[in-house]
Amino acid sequence: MKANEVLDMLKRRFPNEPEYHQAVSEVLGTIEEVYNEHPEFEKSNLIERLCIPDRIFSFRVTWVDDKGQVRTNMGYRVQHNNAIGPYKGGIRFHASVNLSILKFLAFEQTFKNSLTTLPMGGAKGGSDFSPRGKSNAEIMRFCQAFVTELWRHIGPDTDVPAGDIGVGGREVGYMYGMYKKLARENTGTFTGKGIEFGGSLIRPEATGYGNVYFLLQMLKTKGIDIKDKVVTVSGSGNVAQYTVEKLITLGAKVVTMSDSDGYIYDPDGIDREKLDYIMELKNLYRGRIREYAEKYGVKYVPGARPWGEKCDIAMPSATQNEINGDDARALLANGCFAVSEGANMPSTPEAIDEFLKAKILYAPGKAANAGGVSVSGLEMTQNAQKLSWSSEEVDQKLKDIMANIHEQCLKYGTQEDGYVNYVKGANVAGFMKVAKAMMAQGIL
Ligand code: NDP
Ligand code: 2IT
Repeated sequence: MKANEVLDMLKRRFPNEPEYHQAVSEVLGTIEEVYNEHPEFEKSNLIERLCIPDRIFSFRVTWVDDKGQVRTNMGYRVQHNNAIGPYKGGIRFHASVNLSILKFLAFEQTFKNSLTTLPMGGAKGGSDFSPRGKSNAEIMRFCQAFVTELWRHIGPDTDVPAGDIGVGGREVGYMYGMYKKLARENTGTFTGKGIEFGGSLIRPEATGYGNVYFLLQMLKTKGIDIKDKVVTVSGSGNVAQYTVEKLITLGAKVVTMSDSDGYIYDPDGIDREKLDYIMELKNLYRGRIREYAEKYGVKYVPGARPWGEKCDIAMPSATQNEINGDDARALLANGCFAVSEGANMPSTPEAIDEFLKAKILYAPGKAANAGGVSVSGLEMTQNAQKLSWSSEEVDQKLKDIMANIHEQCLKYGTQEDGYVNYVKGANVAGFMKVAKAMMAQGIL
């Protein structure tokens, strides 16, 4: 079956899954050349096998809220592909979670994990549970209930979950605690754990730092210095916070952050002290970004995203499809010359087309945000060895991995005119490794 026929087939067999179709379409659109160079792929129906997840678990999660009311949510785990290592990928708790979103994320994760150089397959899980407004006790009861179903499908050498939207250190702790009780083992199944019980230093920072390290690699190809560059960041969660932290230490000026209600614009730039305030606001009090604008007397724009603000560099770090064609055109019109994605699939296909047409530095999430899962891989190694590495060691390995991913993008994505198409580079590099591993292991 040809690549475009596979997409039509997926749309027929799995209708109403637009995010899944979008992610598959982006990858298939860039690998045609290498696919055609390998006629053996077609005979073994490789693309179809690579696009359809190995298996999907779905289950009801029943929990009790603080008023004593019994509530239900749906829980899922999509085990996409384990050709190069155990299934690996985060858990998302958000009201919008459905199978289309988790299938797109698990598909992307497979190629991202392939790029990291570490032996990890791709997976994703989650629930349509919304943590917003829930008490700590409700979060704990929900995490425990979720794991009473999930635990039988995961393990240190089979499937290792971690965090994603709505799941951070607190939630991973509650899930891991319940997992250990049920599985009667202490082998580190889950990454992003607390430092006291097997977590890795630099894991909380890894996605944001890694994205900035990738950006630095891209800027280096053009001889551009990050210092004094104006950066717009979206989101104010884990990825956004550590992206901003690293940018500040490098002397860049971050002028925006956001949450699902709106964004703040601080023309003086978010400094260390203001970032500390945001971290406390978001991680401790679970407040809204609007409160930053009230405290520091800056502009708050409700119900909007920050892409209309003038910047040199944009780093979307909230969610999928948060930059549409109009946003991309606004960024370009304002002189933005680099976009590096902390979130997964934040740019719509139309936005990606605009960036590539304008030939700016554009790094897709599966390359730029791979630092998070990379340090998760390093956490797995430390757990297996029953030891832990210093921050400096982990940070250096993270830098090396991001440089390696950048190198792979250059190798497979450099066009005849010298422009680097990082989308193609990342997709081809990620795809070829998984494809070769699948071919070598027979028809499964
Ligand atoms: P968090 O839950 O810590 O933060 C998410 C942030 O994005 C919050 O500010 C949230 O606002 C905002 N947000 C979430 N959903 C929406 C939405 N539908 N519309 C507008 N804003 C939204 O998640 P992370 O920082 O961990 O994840 C952010 C992105 O990075 C996701 O795309 C995730 O898949 C990706 N990612 C995460 C990695 C990790 O290690 N955590 C690794 C690689 C990628 P609010 O507070 O209002 O909900
Ligand atoms: O999208 C991602 O790469 C993550 N949410 C992190 C996954 C992981 O296993 O650390």
